[in-house]
Amino acid sequence: MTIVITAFERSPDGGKGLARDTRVRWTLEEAGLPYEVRLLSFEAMKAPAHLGAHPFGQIPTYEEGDLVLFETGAIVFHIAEHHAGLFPDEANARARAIAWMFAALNTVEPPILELVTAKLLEADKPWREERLPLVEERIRNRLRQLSVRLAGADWLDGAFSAGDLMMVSVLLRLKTSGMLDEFPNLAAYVARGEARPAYQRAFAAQWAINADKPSGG
Ligand code: GTB
Repeated sequence: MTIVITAFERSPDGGKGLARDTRVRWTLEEAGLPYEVRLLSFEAMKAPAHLGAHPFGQIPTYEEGDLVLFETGAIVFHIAEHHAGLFPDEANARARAIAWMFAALNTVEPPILELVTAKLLEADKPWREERLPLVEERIRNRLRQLSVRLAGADWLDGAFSAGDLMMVSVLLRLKTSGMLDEFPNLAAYVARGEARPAYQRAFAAQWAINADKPSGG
């Protein structure tokens, strides 16, 4: 059955791999699953045809036969559940890997998204200068806690899992901020994720679409 995902026709990041289709591509590559990509313009993302698949008019979506999914957490979970290599076999270890997926999406990603909002969407607001350090401190707090937990390990809980895939995907958004480098073990953790052949293939696939394209609206 052909798997089809959706992605930006032109990612606003110009191919840095920060749009969320990259984490789905990475998961599919880890699982060794071939997939096709349907590229969408911003207009197409808000049109009824796509809203049927994604109620919020966003990318990515995931289609596999009769199944249509949105939300990267649900998509990565679905793939990991049905294919080897992304969740441990042992029940408790598997539950912990799922907890790390939720931690990435619910605990670590929100302050990082606040930073993006503060820097880009609120750049001209009078409260920006006061708000930015507060948001950065919230992120640092999470990074400090994560850094303590990771300590000298390669991955968050034993072997690489979908929990690491999601956590690395979320932390990648901080690369240009310099904040990751304040925590050398986290910077090395992210670099280990990026060095995985599956990530490299996922990155190259989105780069082939977005490099040298002017960013979309
Ligand atoms: N919670 C959802 C999920 O995890 O699937 C969030 C999906 C989402 O935010 N999709 C974004 C989108 O479709 C693209 S990835 N936005 C268009 C819209 O809402 O109208 C977010 C994203 C966008 C751009 C960059 N960038 O340029 O660096 C990075 C990440």
